[in-house]
Amino acid sequence: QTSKSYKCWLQYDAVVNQQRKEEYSVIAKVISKQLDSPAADAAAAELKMAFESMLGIHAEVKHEKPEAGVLLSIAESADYLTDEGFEIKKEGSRLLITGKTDKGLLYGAFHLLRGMQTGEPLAKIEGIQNPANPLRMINQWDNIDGSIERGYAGASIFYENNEFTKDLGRIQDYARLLASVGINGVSINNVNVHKIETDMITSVLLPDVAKIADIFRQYGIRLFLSVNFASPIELGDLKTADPLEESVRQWWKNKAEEVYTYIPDFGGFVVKADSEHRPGPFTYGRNHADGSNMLAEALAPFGGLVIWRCFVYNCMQDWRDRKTDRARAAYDHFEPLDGQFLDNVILQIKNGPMDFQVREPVTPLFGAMPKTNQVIEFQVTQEYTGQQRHLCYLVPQWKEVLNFDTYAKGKGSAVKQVVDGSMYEYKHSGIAAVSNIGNDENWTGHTLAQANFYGYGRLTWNPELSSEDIAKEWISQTFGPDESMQQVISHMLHDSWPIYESYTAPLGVGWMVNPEHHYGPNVDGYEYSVWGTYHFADCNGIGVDRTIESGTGYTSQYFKENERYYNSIDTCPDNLLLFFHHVPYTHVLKSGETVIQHIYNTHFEGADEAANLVETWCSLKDRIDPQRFDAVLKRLEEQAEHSKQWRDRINTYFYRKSGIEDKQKRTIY
Ligand code: GCW
Repeated sequence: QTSKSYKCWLQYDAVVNQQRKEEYSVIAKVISKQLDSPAADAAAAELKMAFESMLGIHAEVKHEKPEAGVLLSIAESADYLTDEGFEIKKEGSRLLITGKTDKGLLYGAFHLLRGMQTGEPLAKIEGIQNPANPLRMINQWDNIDGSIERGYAGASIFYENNEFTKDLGRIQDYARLLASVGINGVSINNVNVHKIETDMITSVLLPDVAKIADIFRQYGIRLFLSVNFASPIELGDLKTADPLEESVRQWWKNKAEEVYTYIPDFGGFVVKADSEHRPGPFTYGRNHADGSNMLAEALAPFGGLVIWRCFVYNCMQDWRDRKTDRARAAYDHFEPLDGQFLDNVILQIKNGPMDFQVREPVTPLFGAMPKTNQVIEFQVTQEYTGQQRHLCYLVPQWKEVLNFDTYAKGKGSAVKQVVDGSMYEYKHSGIAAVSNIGNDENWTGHTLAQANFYGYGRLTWNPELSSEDIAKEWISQTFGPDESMQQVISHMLHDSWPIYESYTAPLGVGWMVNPEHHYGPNVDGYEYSVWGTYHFADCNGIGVDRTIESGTGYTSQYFKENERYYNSIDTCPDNLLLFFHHVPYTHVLKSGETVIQHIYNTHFEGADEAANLVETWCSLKDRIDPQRFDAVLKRLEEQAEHSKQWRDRINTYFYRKSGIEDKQKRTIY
């Protein structure tokens, strides 16, 4: 497939600027590659393909050094490069791309192509780059039946009908997209490991898994598998999965050895244990250090990692119990274990303490475990942020989280310094996220949701990139050089999270969605449920009291500065007020409005702004190819319509609860 929507940001359109075309053409005639390795070959192949379509030049790929051309070479002793870093340098008519390993060459090649696609002169493409985060990971929540948990872009590209796909070409294209933004790890099956998938670590499915690993290896990406903690039982070998039982430990050691015979550079296991009815160490009265260390010991001889998720909470809560607070759970379970984990265990922690809501504070666990490797988990797939039917550009949200000051080591202790491993010199660390792709023609359902995929990868490589720069890069590669068009789309992207928040999640309240599928408004959808997800709205007020004095004490999990900031109603920011405090509807916000009036205002405004997105997009008709223009238009129209549902359901609910009229007397039902 070669449609524009399929190609995403790797369009490789013909260069129209004559000056640039001449400059690029000088270096594009020959690609010299001084080594043979899967990643070096992939780098050369990508350059060859791109030069052909951007410049009409059929470059030769050679071993020897040419007078003019791109030179891919390895400099093992380059101490200014990390294993994945690269340098790009012009020397006369040659452009040198140097890496310490072949992965650097691949990233260098994609960097060159990004620069060319965005029309940069070669002088601006030159330079040295090293990735900020060692682990830059994508988690697929794909099931072998072809479905994707929380997937909004079609079915799996990996599986269909309980088998691995035969369409390996699409997986290779996925690997190209991932590598082009610097992703170096992928787990290919859902963290909820069902029956058939449990066999992915046996000889039944390992040959298929190995084929996928071969593809990803070419693109510098290590393959990981999600495993079932109860595998020794599920696979019929043992009667227990107790991590302190010798037979179980030996079982996993044998298992690791077996996996590595198929995939010598296997990344390791991703584990969801004791979470939402998945098995785990709690069954045996053991803790999460016991559980993860057992797997870590098995993988250690082969250099494998255990990525252990901290999404552990009571999902059978009684809504009448006001003392248990789900937001506390990850910290309460894991912080006391600091120092007990082996050094190839990494804790994977969701960005917020609840679950990928539109607005949440940052988890207090970041920075609180100096002796334990940590990885942050984001959700690119838009489970609670519009399911790729509404526009919601998430890069600004992720940046807010990464820049959040934990105060772990005093002022200036940002989350990004925890996860890049610099704050505590972790052995392993980085960023992971749940993928938003499926087998839809455009990969992401909403074409503009490709920006989240792109932006996520770019941020893992360099969290200092601004959200605007990322958007600009993405738009210009995806839609071309028309600058006024670029500005329009960038504005749409940057307005989109605030717009979505304004009609769905006022002042830090979450969960006002339909149960199970999580699409569309339902204020009490999760209010009397077992999930620990409440807003406590009554006729007087709304919000969750998480203060130390009168609430759940969640605020005390933060370092002092943040504890004070959130615990006091005077300093707590408006956008998280109802996450931390229960207040009357008449409470006056820092903005000067009352809570109830704020709810009304933002819902009316949000729906209006959603309608404006349609008009704004229409202003680009004829400047975007019809296929992508129409596809986006359709989604935006659905969003505009659906945002009115949100507006009216939420406004009506709170009007009926509070009995307080809208000052502006707009229609509430
Ligand atoms: O938010 C919840 C999702 C589940 C998901 C779980 C998790 C994979 O609704 O679908 O399960 O989070 O992160 O484990």
